[in-house]
Amino acid sequence: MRYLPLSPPGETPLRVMTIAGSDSGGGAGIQADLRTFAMLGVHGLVAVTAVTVQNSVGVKGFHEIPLDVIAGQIEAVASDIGVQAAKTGMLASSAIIDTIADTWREQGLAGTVPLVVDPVCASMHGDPLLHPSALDSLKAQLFPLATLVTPNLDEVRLLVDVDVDDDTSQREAAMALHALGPRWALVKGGHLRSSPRAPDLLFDGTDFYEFDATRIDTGNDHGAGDTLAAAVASALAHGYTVPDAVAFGKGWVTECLRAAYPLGHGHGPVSALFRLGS
Ligand code: PXL
Repeated sequence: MRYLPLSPPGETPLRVMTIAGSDSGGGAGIQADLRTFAMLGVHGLVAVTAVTVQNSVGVKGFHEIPLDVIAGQIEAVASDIGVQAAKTGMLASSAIIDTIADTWREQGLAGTVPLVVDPVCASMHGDPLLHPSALDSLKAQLFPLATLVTPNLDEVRLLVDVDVDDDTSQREAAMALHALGPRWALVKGGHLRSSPRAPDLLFDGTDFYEFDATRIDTGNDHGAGDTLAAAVASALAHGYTVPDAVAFGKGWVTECLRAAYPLGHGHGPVSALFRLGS
């Protein structure tokens, strides 16, 4: 695949921010985002929202970062370093979501900096990463600020109460998500077990775009959603259109899935490390 253009050594690369949780197992969350940013040649900025205690088997618990520290991280880097695109991942609570939305607006980033909202609700083990009471804040506060939202099918069910099991329900879900205010909605088909492939459906309120990718059957897909959203944000920082950025992100996560490795006793992570070559 074609990768993103690299900045010459010594020149400041584009800056992409992740607003997300830490995964002590290093497979998902900010660790996955920063790996993808680095391997795609952009400079990663971070606002940590929560610290999870987890390994390959599950999430044992998490600690939420104080609201002023979350807002402070965004303000500090936006006011000094500058941000060309951002993505959100694990946001844990409705107070954290409200704080991020307020800060995003106060810093003048709304409508100027592309924002990918990956509405992370639970880990792949089913452990909660977002309080159920925070779904309303996610929809009311953050979705209207989003350039793109990227739910998987479990998140679609929680957000818009649509059970996606075929093309028609996938379209219905995309329309319901778009009606919540993001410029674009991507309904990821990765969990659509009836399909031998994994079509994703993108909708901007007018047109549907379908993205097909070969399904990579691996138990080691921890961090796949984070990696996709991080790659899409990186491409948006480069000025890609949303459909081109999604196509790029799909290609990237497919390669990372091919390179996934076992880790611990449970699910291993997708790997961006293949980009280092041998
Ligand atoms: O992959 C979703 C995700 C995002 N962020 C954190 C996570 C996980 C999944 O476990 O732990 C911190």
